[in-house]
Amino acid sequence: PVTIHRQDYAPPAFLVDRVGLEFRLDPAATEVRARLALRRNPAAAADAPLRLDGDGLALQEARMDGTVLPPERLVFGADGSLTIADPPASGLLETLVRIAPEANTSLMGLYTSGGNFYTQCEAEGFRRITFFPDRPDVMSRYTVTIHADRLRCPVLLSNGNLVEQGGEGATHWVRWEDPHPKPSYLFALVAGDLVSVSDRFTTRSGREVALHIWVRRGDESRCGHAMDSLKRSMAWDEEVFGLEYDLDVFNIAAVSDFNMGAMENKGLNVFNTKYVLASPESATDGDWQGIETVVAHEYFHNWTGNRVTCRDWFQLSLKEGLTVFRDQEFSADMGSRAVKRIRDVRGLRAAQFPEDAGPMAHPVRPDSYIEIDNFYTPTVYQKGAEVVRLIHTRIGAAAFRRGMDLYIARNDNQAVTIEDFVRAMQDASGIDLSSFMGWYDQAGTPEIAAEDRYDPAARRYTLTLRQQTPPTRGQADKRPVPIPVAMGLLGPDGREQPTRLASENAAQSGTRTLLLEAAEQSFVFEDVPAPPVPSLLRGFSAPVRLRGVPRDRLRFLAVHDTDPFVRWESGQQYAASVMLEMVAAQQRGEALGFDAALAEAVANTLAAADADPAFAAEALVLPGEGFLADQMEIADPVAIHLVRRHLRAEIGRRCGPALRATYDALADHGPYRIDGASIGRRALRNACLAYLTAAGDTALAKAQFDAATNMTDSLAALALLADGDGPAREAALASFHARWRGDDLVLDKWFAIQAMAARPDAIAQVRALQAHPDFDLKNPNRARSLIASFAAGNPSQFHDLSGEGYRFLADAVIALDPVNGSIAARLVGPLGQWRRQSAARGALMRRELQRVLDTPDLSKGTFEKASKALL
Ligand code: HT7
Ligand code: ZN
Repeated sequence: PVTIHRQDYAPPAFLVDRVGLEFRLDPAATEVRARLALRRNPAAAADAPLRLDGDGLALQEARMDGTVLPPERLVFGADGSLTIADPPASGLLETLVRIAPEANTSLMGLYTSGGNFYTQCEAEGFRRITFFPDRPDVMSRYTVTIHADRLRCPVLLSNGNLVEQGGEGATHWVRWEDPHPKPSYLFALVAGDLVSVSDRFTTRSGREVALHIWVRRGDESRCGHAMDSLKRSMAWDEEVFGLEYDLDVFNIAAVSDFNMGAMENKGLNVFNTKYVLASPESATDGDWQGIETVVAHEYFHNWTGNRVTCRDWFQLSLKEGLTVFRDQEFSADMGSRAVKRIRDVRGLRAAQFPEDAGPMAHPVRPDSYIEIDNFYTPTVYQKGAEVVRLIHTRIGAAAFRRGMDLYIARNDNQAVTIEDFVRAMQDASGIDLSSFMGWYDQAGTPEIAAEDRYDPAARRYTLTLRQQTPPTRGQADKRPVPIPVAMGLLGPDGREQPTRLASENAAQSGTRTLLLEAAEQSFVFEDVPAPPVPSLLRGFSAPVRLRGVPRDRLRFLAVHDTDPFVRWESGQQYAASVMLEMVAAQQRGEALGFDAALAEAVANTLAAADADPAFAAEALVLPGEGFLADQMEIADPVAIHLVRRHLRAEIGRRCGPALRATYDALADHGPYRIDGASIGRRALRNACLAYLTAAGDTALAKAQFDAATNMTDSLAALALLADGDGPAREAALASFHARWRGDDLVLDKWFAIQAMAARPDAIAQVRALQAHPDFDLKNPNRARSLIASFAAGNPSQFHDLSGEGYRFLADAVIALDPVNGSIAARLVGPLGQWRRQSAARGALMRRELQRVLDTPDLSKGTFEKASKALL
């Protein structure tokens, strides 16, 4: 496989100003006629060849300016591309190809799902539809005509506005025109027997926009939350960024076979049903929040991604990091900002930190790739969003808004780079941001440590901060990066102190932000009456690891800090440090003790829970197994699991009455509500239930499961029962399956819960579930719900010393690769963590990676993941 390097970027040889596409839809043999108005790109070499990407296309004919091109002018590449010899400087190229959507299991390009037609073109799927320079810096205006069977496909959708329709007899046709130039990855077509839920939105300049969500018949009643999220997103983008929608119609189509969450195609978003359909009975609170986030994210791409797009795929974070930042801010504004931040940081640490410390570590802007699909990663998305947040913190909200205005004004309808974004922010703020490029170009998570000194005679407090970034593959030496450290000082009584740096005339109150730019820097505070406790990285002001905060300070901050993030974080770090010590004791074969401070913290949290139940729920949850493993040089998943289980049971016993009282007090007798307060109460109640069940009271979980009227409570109880043994487990799983057997999204949960149950027979269970009649390897949601849930969500069983967990995963990757290479490649990840496991586990993991690599005709994506994992 060929490696593509960022430094090799060259402008496209030809530009395509206009594209006319004509589809004759047929599941087995669809015809695609493409008319491309081409011209040489003045910015490229004058003799650069006219090469069109293609993948699996059967060319029927090709004409240039009406004249059939003879075979000697058509040069087919081994990669499926087509080069036209002796091209004119400009002309109209017409091609006709045939494709087979129903045979397309990769779900890239044009495919069928449940008898309907859908497309997925990002990143390189358009080349599976027609011959085209399939790269984001070729932006064209599209007119799309679709012919199809009237009965089988009453609904025919594409990008832009509907301009014409007609037809007689059994077939009909429609024509869509998109007035905005766009790259090919934003092309979309949806056709089939669908029904819509419709609404309207009036933009602030008075444009009437028709909103439609297209689903299978019967799903209409579950679209309300997605529609509401869409309208709130549209209003928010106008209010916060002054960005209005720019077409007469916004369509969303939901499909149950989809490789990712959703896709922001211009005017026709295509969504995984998981991020559209919700009812209280069938969707958890997490699902509702996921829908809000993903609907907002895809909508926000209309400006950050679609109107201003990426020059090449190395710039992916230009649109993804910025759009994640925007959806995070939207969700923060819709609910509790502090809880949202905690959840985002939890997610970043669970997925991105390990990636940054593993074999797939790459900069937010990668230097090279074999398969771009492999770079839709937590680093590009979540760390990318953190870097945008760093810039926001550095220049302030007002300058950031001016920077966004400038970025869009300068780059509208263009394909640009990350430098263009940073330059706009710099020009709007007048602050030199050049050093922030280090965040885009350097992989690895920076580590910071603090040391402090108090001089009572001078009433002076000196805080010294140091940073270093560990080496990653191909980047041995790292430069310091600019790290905004939001902080404050607490007095011995726990009260926030005003702060005055030596260079300042007056003291400031509340949080302030220090900028750590060098490897080491000291900050001197004057007029400090007593030795303070520093509160650092408030709001998680930078995606770094803060090392070495002493336990007594963590306890102090967990109780007293004014910043909710630091309060939560200090509690988590305290618990993590205790738990890691217990893991060491477990490894030495010593008895597991108990730190009474943990029970005290739980008691305090419960006592104060009324004020903010959602925050209390976050504070009650012990650090996860993955987070703990990530803190260890060599992880011990089994010991970590035992320690966490032991602590949960111990806390459940010691705090039983208080947990039970909170649980009972939070019983919801009214109708199901989906506001932040109700979600918070359910989260807290289920956190209490988890401790009480861990302490041995399974009757409560069973009672909750039997009585539950919403999916959040039902699933929380089912997960606890599934983790245990006995008839209650089997009965609950069977009744859940019987009730939901016709609902794919709920059945995914049923598979996932069993895959994540940390029972000694877990591997046998997942193997048996693979043979279950409801299991379907071709459906990405279902494949993920069993395979990824087990490999990533059940560490103690996945890492079983028999190596059977690894073998299960490799078998699944090998079986899935010929069906859907993108999903297969994504599943490889957990095997790549072998360096962080014991020698015995590492050898078993490498053996399975090698077995994957030895498989003939492996997709290039899976090859890239497995080969990099082995290095
Ligand atoms: N921009 C979208 C990415 C995406 C995707 C990428 C590869 C293969 C399939 C895909 N489906 C969607 C999603 C987003 O970030 O908004
Ligand atoms: Zn996105």
